[in-house]
Amino acid sequence: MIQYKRHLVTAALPYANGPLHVGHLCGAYLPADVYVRFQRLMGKDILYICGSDEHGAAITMRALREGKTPREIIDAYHDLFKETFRRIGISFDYYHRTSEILHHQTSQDMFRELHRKGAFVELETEQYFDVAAGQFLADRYLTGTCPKCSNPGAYGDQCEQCGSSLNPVDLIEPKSVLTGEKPELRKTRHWYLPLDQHESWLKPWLEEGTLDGHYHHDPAQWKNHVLGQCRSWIEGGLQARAMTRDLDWGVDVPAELPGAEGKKLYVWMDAPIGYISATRQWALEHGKNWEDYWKDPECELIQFIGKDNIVFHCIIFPAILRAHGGLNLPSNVPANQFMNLEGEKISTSRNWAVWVHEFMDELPGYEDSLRYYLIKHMPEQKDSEFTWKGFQDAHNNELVNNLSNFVHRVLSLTHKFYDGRIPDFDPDQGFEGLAGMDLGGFHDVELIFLFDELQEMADHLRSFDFRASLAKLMEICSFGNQLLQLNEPWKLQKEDPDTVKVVMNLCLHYVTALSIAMEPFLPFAADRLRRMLGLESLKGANELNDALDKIAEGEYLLEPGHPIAAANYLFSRIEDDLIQRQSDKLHGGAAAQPASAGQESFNAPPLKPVISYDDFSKLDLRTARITAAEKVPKADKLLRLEIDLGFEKRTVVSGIAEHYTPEEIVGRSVLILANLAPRQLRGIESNGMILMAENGEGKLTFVSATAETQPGAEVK
Ligand code: B3M
Ligand code: ZN
Repeated sequence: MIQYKRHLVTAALPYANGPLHVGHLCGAYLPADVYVRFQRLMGKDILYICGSDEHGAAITMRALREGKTPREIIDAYHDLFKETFRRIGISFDYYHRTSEILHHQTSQDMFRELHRKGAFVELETEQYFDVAAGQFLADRYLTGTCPKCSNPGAYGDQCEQCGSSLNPVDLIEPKSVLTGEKPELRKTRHWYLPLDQHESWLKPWLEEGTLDGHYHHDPAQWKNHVLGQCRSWIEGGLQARAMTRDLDWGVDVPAELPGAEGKKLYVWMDAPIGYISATRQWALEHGKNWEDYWKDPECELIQFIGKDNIVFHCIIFPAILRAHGGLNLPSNVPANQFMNLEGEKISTSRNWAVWVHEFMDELPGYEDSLRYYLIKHMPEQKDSEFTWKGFQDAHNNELVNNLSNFVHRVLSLTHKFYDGRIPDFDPDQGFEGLAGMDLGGFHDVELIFLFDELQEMADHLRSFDFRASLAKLMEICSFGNQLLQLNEPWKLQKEDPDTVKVVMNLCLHYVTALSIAMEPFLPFAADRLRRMLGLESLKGANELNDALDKIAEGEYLLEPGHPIAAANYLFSRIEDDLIQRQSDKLHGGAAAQPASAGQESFNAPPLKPVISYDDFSKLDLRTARITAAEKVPKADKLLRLEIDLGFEKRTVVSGIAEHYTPEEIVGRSVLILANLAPRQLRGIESNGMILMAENGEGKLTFVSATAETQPGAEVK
């Protein structure tokens, strides 16, 4: 084991040629983000970088298809990526792009150095040339049948069906993507990296984790499927691989090299160097030295990728780094497998995907729920599956019923019993022991459980077992709920307030620990919870480590007397209609189409006469939450609702009984007209009106408040 001083975490640079889907997110960016957020909370010096991959045929092909320039394509997607990552809480320290000059210079410098060291061999070979288009057909410009799995749609560089990395000349019946013609072979000269010459060090490095006979990393920490792919590559015999291409989009081969004209760096040479240029750019802007992250052996390099990138990160890029010399190799490449969607492979061309930016547009406030679900089903060892129903269930059953419920119960009881202040109590006082726990005092047993759970969660995170770590987090919530259920402080308070103080302190400690421990997974909700607890937002500065120390030392995480803020729900239920719409959209169903049949026949009622702003400002519109609902006896249409406005509760009678059952709507966020004069309906005083929208068939639906707004917020 090496005690590293610093850690550099990278996530694969996404090709700027199409939006990000959930498969991308849970392949590399999300696991890396969870890992980095966790390590920051443990006080580690850790840097998380990424950037857009803006070269290669992936970009030029897209430009060609859309009749745009490559520059237009990369600018659009680079901006979209940055924004998408920000909105879903991916906390890069730097997000760079490979079209930047610094990246071109860095790649060219590397190329020069490899050239100077004699790391390349120059070879003249025959390559496919499209006569009609007048150009060589590198990589994706060529399709044909995969020699390994017979997929008829394999590309010149890779088969997406079996994941094999290919050489263009390996393809059976190659065809030009530009013209559909059968290309002819022509001579061209390129610089090759003789991977076969690297086998002698690559093998012990991968198999034993040694480099030049010294310990480098623990191969037992690497995933089996990652090592398996590397092994089969090496066993298949490593070959020289061209590091340049005949293309007009990319990083120029340094002009001083004879024969450089018209040649660009192979995208898989320049893209991984993007990790270095991103680090350099970050260092420049933050007064740091990039070499501390790439040349100092006390800095650890961890590279998160998807399984289709394994050979590039475990064989080719290491060979480039090693040929250059003096640069760190990764200590781990925790690649994930793929996530499928509702039983089929995610496919961009068939639009069979859940696009991350669309998810956030259409389900605002559910970013953490998506993170939660994707971590829960992360394809860590084998392919996994996204289903909309599964997403809804995970959210409702785990985030709402378990986490949110626990937090809300604890905080609202704190308000009820102690006026919103952490109760004082003597942790060392002897007491009979709490129901559901072994006998013992506050610190002897109960907090040790919390400590152990957090340590186990941390261990799972350190070994990239994200699913298991998330399960640990949720165990803490389950246990907290159980503690409340078994001790029933709401009943016990009258006869034994001292024991209730112990129970409540314990639960408040759980909630406080959760507000830190959940941050890697659920950063937005963690922040909401910190505010409810009257605590500062986390800065990623050793807070989890501090909390663990405090628990171990028997110190309070929350001082007695500390005031908490209003108790709110961290999450609200996701209703069926929301999920149905997404599912319909995926299947190209009616509800998703802007001008679907149902909507075309909808005659919107005419607009009402114009009113002044003053008229509008008389309406007091608020967000609120339905906390209870029941049928009004002998009234088919009416439901009696208990509404929580945050600062007060009230009863509203609503004419929606034909559209919703009481069970369906408890927990829902709604908008209400709060200053409507009270009315008597069937002997019940109704205070306010829930806002509803009516569709063409007369069905009423809620006008939802997003999960992000707190009850009582003014709508204006
Ligand atoms: N852009 C491939 C991909 O997005 C590629 C990764 C580069 S990492 C240096 O799957
Ligand atoms: Zn194949």
